[in-house]
Amino acid sequence: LTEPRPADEFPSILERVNGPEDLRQLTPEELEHLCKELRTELWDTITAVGGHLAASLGVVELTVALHYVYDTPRDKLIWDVGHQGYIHKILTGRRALLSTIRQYKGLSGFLKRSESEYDTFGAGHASTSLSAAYGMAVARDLRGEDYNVVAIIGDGGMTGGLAFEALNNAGPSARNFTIVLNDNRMSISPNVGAVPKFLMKMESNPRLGKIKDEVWRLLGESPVAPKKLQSLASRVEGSLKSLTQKGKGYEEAELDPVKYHGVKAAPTAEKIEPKSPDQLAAPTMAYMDIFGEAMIQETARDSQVVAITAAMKEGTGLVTYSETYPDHFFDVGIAEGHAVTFAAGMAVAGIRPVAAIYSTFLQRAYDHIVHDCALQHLPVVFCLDRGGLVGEDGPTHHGILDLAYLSSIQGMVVAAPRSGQEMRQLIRTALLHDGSPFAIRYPRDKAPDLIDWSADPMPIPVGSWELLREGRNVAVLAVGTMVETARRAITHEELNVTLVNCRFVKPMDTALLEHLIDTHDAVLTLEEGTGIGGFGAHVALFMLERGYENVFKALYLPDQFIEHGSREKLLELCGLSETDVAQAIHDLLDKGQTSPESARIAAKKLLTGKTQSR
Ligand SMILES: Cc1ncc(C[n+]2csc(CCOP(=O)(O)OP(=O)(O)O)c2C)c(N)n1
Repeated sequence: LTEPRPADEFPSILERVNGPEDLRQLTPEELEHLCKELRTELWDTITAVGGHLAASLGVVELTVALHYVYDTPRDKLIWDVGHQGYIHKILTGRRALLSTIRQYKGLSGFLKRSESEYDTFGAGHASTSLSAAYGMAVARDLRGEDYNVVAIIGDGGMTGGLAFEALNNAGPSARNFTIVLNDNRMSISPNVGAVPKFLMKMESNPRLGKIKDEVWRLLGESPVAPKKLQSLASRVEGSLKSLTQKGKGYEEAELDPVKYHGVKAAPTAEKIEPKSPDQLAAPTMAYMDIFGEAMIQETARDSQVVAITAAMKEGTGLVTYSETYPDHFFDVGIAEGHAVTFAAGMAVAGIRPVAAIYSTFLQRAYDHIVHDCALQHLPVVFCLDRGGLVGEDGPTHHGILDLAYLSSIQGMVVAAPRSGQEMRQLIRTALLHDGSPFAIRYPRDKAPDLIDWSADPMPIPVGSWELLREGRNVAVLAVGTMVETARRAITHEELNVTLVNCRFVKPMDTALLEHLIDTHDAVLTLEEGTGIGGFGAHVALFMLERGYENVFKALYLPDQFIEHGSREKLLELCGLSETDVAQAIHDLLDKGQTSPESARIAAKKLLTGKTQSR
């Protein structure tokens, strides 16, 4: 190949590529130029609108090559995670929509079957591609069909146990499918563990060198075009050695692929302008940063405290912690199940492990929580970041099942802070707690309060709620983020109702709950989680079993997969905005006038001369 000609000598090739079939008509020189255009297009768009960037920059050539070589969509490409699929999206008819990526009603930030026939298997969580590809290959053979199946997995994805389970199962099967290993030595942070070491070793393995020499010799002896074949082989070898580089083509992204893994949208005038007095107040910290800082304090207090992450050092706020306490910090790779059982092992042996795992990724480790931690009454602390709606990452990443899936586990403590200060207190409480696992779930958001870091966090009695405001008629029982939403709704509308911070979803403060039921006409529960199995369901069951007839209403997330979009927008769509809460309280106040429970409470007041006290 000659050096590609400068950009201005070509009319845009990208303009001519409306799908992979157009790409397959291009010359090798045009393909190289196309890669340049793709890279520019990706960079310009994503640095403006935000999204995953470094991984897609790294797979430009690979994506072009795959669509060139394979007859997509007849042949099936299965991308692991899907965060590196932006070039694939551009090449498969979604170029014009790239600027809508991750926004409400726009393109998904991951791959999604409903979005395109080229997205053969949806993803968002890592390490699934090999199992899915093997399944597709078997299905193809059983149905007597004929197409290629190709899984593309990163070296990060290869640290997940699921990938090895697939290899173990598929290896001896002799089914025909292809695995492309995209080894860029990076997960989100530099990849960790034995897998990256093994891959590096493999590259410099002398046996590989011998095989290469033999192939070279055989090609040289070929009766047809030996020189051409050798030249092709040396290019293939070259590309094998440097397969891909995260952030490729932009120096700043190549030098700091962690920073460019995902970028925020460039600020627009509308976004910089403060919208409300709340936003004008002094800047508060994100929950993930409060977690990181609190962990540093807790480890200083107790040298038995350690932090575990499953390849999410940055996302869980543990970067400074890992530098401050390198011996207390464990990145286990993309291996949530292992992280949990590893923590259980430490807990058995007297250490106080804190497993910091996004709510959505902890779903992977359910049995590990049940079988390895809860059943053995082990004090493993789970800090679940991204609890509730995460926003732009969408349905693969929303953390909305956790309250349900955790509180159904016997003995589990499940807590959600309403503020940064309470988050610190809950972490302290969890680390002093014994006899069961303890989960703290918090949102991808800023805490509403300013924290006094010099004050030592006071532990909170496990299972106690906080009465924030005493009013009449309606008892509002709110969990986590919904406490602040309810507080705002009640303050703005000047509603004289009771507000309780239900910081423990399990165990519940049943004494306070009974008192509230006794003294209010109506109960309203608020949670950023699913209804079935959620907090409201627990309260409702409690009331039903005891024969209470108060009016009951629960606001929760609908029983459906919720799309991507800003958190604010999604909360509004799901009926959990401040306005929705205010409306629900108004409705209950109206209903309360006529409820039989209201008459019962009024009669009780008449008899006792006061409301029942706790
Ligand atoms: C189960 C799970 N845990 C964590 C993540 C978060 N995550 C997204 S991309 C990524 C790194 C993937 O690395 P690799 O597979 O090598 O792809 P690269 O970004 O290097 O192209 C991680 C940890 C995830 N998507 N799924």
